[in-house]
Amino acid sequence: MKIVAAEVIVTSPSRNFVTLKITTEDGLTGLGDGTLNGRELSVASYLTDHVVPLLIGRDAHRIEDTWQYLYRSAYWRRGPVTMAAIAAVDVALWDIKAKAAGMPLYQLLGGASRNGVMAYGHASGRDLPELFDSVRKHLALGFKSIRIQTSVPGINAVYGVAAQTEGERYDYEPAQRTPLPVEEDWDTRAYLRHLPGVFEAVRNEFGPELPLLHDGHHRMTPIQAARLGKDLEPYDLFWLEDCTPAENQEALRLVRQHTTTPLAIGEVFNTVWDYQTLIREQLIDYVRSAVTHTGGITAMRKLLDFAAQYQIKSGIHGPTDISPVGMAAALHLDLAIHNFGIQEYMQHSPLTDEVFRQSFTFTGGYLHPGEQPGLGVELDEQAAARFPYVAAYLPVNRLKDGTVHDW
Ligand code: GCO
Ligand code: MG
Repeated sequence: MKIVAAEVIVTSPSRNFVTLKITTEDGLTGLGDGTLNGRELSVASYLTDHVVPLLIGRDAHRIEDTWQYLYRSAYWRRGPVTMAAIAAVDVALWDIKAKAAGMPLYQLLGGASRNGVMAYGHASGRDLPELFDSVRKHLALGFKSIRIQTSVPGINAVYGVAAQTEGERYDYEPAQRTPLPVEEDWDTRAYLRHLPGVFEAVRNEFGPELPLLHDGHHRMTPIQAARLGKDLEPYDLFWLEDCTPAENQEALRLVRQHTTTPLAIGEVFNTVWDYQTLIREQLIDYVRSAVTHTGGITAMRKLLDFAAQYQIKSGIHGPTDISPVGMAAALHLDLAIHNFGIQEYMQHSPLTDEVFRQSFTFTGGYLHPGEQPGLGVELDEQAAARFPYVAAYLPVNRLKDGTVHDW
């Protein structure tokens, strides 16, 4: 089944997406997501200039071989641009293989291990009443697990908190369409003082059963993260995410010594190598990588199988900067693997849904990828062409004295 065409489509229906469309000689098409928020055009160029010429004439069925060919022939290994480009090819080929088989992709991955995929939604608020409203809205939508992000007194803008001005939700898309990154402020001591009280209030209002999550977004040192994990123990979090910039894997030993709050890490990682110490020493509980940034289904499956040996579960990254194609790939994998934990689900905008027609369902807090052959996502190319690329940047944080800090 020869590949006869491969095309990169960049579209911006409320935010930017990079999609690879591969066509075979018998007319089958597959879609792969290569979106890298704030650096989209680098993946588009990597694909168009360096990968597409290698795909023409290859057998679309040879997924593992194509993965190894792209990874090893580049010589320069790993990194988000390379791994997002390889992911786009990998997912498109899985889409084609499943369409050729006439089955939804999860069937080729071993079939369903569960009836649905538990999803968590994002609640946020500048104060407690606003936060409680947001939690209630998510409960009304059916969410059974909820991430809690909140403003901190003395800090003007905090990642993950909806600005709620003119209907625009800040946490819906942290990349702003501005010529330069927006600069925000940060104070870790103020954050550490404030957050436990917020979780106490949420538990008092919503009871002990609701699984609650929180994202520290790489902003703490190991000892600060250890303290936060300990302070949050009474509120029984489902997980504390990205408590430190975890490329320093050994740092997690210190955090682990001090707290039993479950830890999730990895949305900025792109290979299994980034997890070697974290998984072997059981320093985390959930793998947060995105299928889109980690080399696709082929590589994610291996990473999650490695994690399974250590009772570590999946928590696949699913923000709105992963396209519906990347999200569908995650859902098929979530349904098939044994060590599924939870799936992030932020919900794309109506414009995005107009361009990417999806067949997944969200019922009673559970996602399901649907029964369409392949991934179950179609790209409306005419609609996509109406939304050209718009430059957007993720923010930058500065401390009071002006020092740049993780946001
Ligand atoms: C999450 C993430 C995202 C990232 C975003 C950056 O947990 O969903 O932290 O919100 O900030 O993917 O592009
Ligand atoms: Mg995160």
